[in-house]
Amino acid sequence: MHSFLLFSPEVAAARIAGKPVVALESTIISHGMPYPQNVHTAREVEQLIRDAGAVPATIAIIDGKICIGLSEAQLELLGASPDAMKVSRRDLAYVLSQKRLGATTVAATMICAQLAGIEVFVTGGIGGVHRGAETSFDISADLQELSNTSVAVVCAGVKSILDIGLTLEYLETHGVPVLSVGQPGFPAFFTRDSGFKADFQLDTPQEQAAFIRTKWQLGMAGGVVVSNPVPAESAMPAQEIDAIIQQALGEAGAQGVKGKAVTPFLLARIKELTEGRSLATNIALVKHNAVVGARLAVALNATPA
Ligand code: PSU
Ligand code: MN
Repeated sequence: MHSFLLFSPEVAAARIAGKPVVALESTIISHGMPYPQNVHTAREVEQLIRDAGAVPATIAIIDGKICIGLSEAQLELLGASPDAMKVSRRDLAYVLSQKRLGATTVAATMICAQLAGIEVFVTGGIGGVHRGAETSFDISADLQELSNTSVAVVCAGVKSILDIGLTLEYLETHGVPVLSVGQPGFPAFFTRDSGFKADFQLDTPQEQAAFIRTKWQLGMAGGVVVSNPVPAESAMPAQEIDAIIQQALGEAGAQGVKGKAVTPFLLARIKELTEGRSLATNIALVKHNAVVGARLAVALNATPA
């Protein structure tokens, strides 16, 4: 086992018992939601995963270790520390070797989950190809990671802060399958429909697990996107959220926000401009993903590698 990994007692026991484990990212805690709702949601999401028969492993970088499973105090530390670094693939060695506090993105969480032998990872939304990427070159490292690292990522699609069509094209080019659950369409995070189709609709955890196992048994390393739409009663009106996203994008451009700051800036502005209503949607969809992800982890655990 990798010397950088530090398992919580709960996750260590799950590994010995052969129980299914679900990874959770921490950038959603540090940069995706405000305090204290972030910590509260993280706890609730963990409990939903336990209730569905799996063990949650929230991942973060603390004191030079990749922590797989966090204590209450560690969750609180991440949620309440404004200086927690957003850690993607390129940042991981820096944060570990400098013993900084780091919150892992989708890309970094996938890397850590694979090191820890965890096959399923639940989040809210993944990064993607930003609008205007033809001049900015801003394409999230999450997409490269999905093409290389063998972890299934349960999400509610991508926000329309991104170019959803180009994000799906990029995933296709890199051979990353995009599954959908319960509908043929690829969801757009706040809303159930992006106007684009997922590649394959697979509604049951058993079908999803069989698909994922088959991919990996063929020797095709890399991730699978399992896109799960926000529950209808928690979705936002499409016109309202589109207008707000346009405004947030305009402000980011006018203020010259660049690089890794772009996504957190847009997430925070959307929350402010919706007066917190987007936060309620965000929390509802993450919880829904937790249940779908836990069921998938149980099914994959029962599907021989
Ligand atoms: N999209 C969301 N919520 C998030 C993120 C993206 O709807 O919290 C976070 C995730 O951690 C994701 C990261 O991996 O932002 C992508 O950042 P970037 O675009 O800088 O790669
Ligand atoms: Mn970027």
